[in-house]
Amino acid sequence: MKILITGFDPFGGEKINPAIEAVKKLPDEIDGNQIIKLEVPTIFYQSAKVVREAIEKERPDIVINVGQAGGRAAITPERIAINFQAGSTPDNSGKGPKEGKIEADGADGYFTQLPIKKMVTAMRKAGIPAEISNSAGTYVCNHLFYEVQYMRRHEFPNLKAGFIHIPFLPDQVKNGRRPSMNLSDMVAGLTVSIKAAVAD
Ligand code: PCA
Repeated sequence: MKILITGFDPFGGEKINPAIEAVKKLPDEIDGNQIIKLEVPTIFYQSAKVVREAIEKERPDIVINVGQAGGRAAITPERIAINFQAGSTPDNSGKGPKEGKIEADGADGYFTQLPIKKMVTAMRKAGIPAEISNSAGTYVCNHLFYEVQYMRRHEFPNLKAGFIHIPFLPDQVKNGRRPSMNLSDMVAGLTVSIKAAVAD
């Protein structure tokens, strides 16, 4: 199988984004499956355009988008993408989202095709804190998650797609007041999640 895995670039004043740092460290092959890694800009619509181009070029079987969820203490595969965007933080184009629906004719929500329960079980077995999340928020991460689901629904029906949020890296929380996770645990968590998705 071919797996396209993406990571966002740093945003919101951060110098690093654990998502792209962890994605870059993944091997090029897992259990004989090809891993294609892609950095995406933290920009509404532009992120989806970049991922669409990669899907068209690579025709992956599975797409996994990875983003930072600062404040979370575990790796959290997301259950559902919602057709709504809002937020006061400008994206990396300097603009905030236009509050409202992402796609005027899209469903209110799309459930992921990834086996999120099995992924969480596999991560916990590997000793990595993990739990299912029922909300990817309303910012660029949910936007991209939703747009990939919308593309799948309309153009790529055989695709399996989903989103994984990961915590801050220790360097991002030097005052220690917020949870973080080591890069090696993030990479291990993504690796066993990919294995679980492929085996499903
Ligand atoms: N996290 C943000 C956008 C990019 C990222 O890594 C989010 O959760 O929406």
